[in-house]
Amino acid sequence: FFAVTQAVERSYIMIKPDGVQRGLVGEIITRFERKGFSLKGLKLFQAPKELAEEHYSELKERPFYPELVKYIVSGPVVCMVWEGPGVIASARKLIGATNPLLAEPGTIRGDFGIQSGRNVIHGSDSPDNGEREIALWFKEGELVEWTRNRTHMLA
Ligand code: RTP
Ligand code: MG
Repeated sequence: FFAVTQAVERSYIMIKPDGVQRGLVGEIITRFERKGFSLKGLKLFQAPKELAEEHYSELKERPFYPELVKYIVSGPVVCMVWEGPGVIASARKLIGATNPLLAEPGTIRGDFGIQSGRNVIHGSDSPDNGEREIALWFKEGELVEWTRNRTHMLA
């Protein structure tokens, strides 16, 4: 028996418009699935500007904020909730550094991106922000309660 010591968390993961346009949806979902995390919510969605602004409100003083908001509403995104032990930090490792040129090969941004302004995917940076973002992007009733059977992962 192996006791998981990491707290079970939820992360808001979003495939940005460039990731959807480039046909990376299946590839990205595969990476989270095979890592062992559980999908609790999933939808294709055209974000309104106000939602993109609220999502990145912590960055509103940054010079790239208007461009960032335009980018996020430039086409449909795939909104996801992934759950599991330590998923917040682990997802950010799977995703890689903000600037895809600095992201390690093997990470999503390292494998598929070139520019920070088109970096394919978003992942929550803390458990609190994860819950804040999930509440922002999903309505009551859109998330599904189910348990992924881990019998074949953990001894
Ligand atoms: P995200 O929130 O999208 O997962 O990205 P992150 O944590 O790695 O980076 P963050 O600092 O939260 O920035 C949010 C997004 O803003 C765009 N950005 N552009 N041009 C720039 O220097 C620049 N810096 C950030 C990126 O799309 C980044 O993911
Ligand atoms: Mg961030």
